[in-house]
Amino acid sequence: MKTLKPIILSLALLILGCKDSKKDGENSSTANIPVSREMVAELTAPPHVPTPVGSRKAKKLIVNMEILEEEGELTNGVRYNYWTFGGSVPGSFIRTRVGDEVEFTLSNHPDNKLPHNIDLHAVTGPGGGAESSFVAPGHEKTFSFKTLNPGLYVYHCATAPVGMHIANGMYGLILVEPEGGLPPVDKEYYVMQGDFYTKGKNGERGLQPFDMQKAVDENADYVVFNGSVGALTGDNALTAKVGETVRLYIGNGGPNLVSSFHVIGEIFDKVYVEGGDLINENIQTTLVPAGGAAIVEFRVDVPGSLVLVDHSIFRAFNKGALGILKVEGEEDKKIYSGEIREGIYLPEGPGIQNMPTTDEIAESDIPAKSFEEQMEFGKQIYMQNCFACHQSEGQGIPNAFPPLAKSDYLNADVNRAISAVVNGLSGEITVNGEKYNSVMTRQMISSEEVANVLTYVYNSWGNSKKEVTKKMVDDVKNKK
Ligand code: HEC
Ligand SMILES: [Cu+2]
Repeated sequence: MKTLKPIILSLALLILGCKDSKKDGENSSTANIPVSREMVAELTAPPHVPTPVGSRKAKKLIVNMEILEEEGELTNGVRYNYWTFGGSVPGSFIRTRVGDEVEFTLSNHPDNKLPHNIDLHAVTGPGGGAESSFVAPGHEKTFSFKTLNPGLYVYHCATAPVGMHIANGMYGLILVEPEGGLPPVDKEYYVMQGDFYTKGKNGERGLQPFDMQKAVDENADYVVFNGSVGALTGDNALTAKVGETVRLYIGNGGPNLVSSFHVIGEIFDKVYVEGGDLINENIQTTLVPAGGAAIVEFRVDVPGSLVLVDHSIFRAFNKGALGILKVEGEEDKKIYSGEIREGIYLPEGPGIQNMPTTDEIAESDIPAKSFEEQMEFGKQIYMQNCFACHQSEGQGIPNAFPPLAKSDYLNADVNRAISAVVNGLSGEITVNGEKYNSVMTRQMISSEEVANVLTYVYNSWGNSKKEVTKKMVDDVKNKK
């Protein structure tokens, strides 16, 4: 008996000690972290994140968040009435550390039409703060919470109809860093996916109201990163230099769709699975649930454009879930050789694949009223239909897709170019002295759209400035 006592005691201590270092012990221990002084939180619009917490002590952190209902552009020519936390979709990024006492003030701008609130998944408490923060236009509400669990968390509006408030853009991320902060990296970015439902179909211009039925049916017209098509492409692309480590804070606001987040041309060295403590390594695609998050990290080793996508791939190439991380620096042929050999591989035969007949293509478009409009509509069609192969500036991809910029093939014969788009094109062609022998399938767009896109191409990137009309397109179609 005498000898057993100390053993039992130390066993008990061991269990207690274990429990303390485990996650379920976290709440009780982090609840007791003392806060020293007060600090106003830095909030940032995507793709930026506030300064890391580093080694700072837990504080009383003042967060002032303003709700704004404002019209913005969902994609070229498509307007949408966004509801936002802080004027951006996703809303402002909030960066805290474990043990912070967050004093949260939610203001609903007097020009807004509706009441809103906020549910932060980082809050331990009823509705994640939703009940205490319900606020009418022209009013503000303050509540306070202590960050008990480290991790990356979603916040969103939880006012009925909740789905509609989220669908209109009311979501964002709040990061709770562990004691001492996350390990430092060279670049950090904030990327959040969301699905949008509009009365008109994808690409239909004008101010598009929210479509409740499509949302209920989970039939998204747009799936995008950071609130709009192109929010992370072209001039808005993310950037890094060869050799840098990159950390992406990935969120998914939904309201409906789960994201299969992938970066084309990169492997995640580390994934903080679902934004928690579990670290997985060497990952190709990570699942980000609706109302969930993940932190991914990787070192960029070679220059080029890495493509961020939802690997439910039609969402990326047809609905907008596509972003670019542009990496600059020296090539490393050991890691990536570039092309070594090229051959032709046409498993379905050299003929042009037949898809629906021309008659099946809707001719319901509103004709462009001016050259300017033709250019605008044409650009939009280009970005939706041609960009993936011929690239943003018509530069093409060597040995695969011929350039449309300063293309002698294009400029020499307008009917031949029209035919390439409406009938498809295959067999060997020479463009600017380079041979291509591949297949372009016929593009399933209306005559009006062919006219607009070709007018855009002819009047861009050093081409011969022709104007293509619907009649010219119809003539080529009828000749066939
Ligand atoms: C899936 C990839 C793909 C898409 C999408 C695509 N093209 Fe092409 N395009 C090609 C390929 C490949 C060729 C070369 C075909 C060959 O080798 O015979 C080509 C050739 C052309 C040519 C003639 C060659 C030149 O460079 O001038 C034109 C003009 C053209 N495409 C325009 C368009 C337009 C406009 C669109 C959008 C409406 C489009 N293409 C969409 C792959 C594509
Ligand atoms: Cu709301």
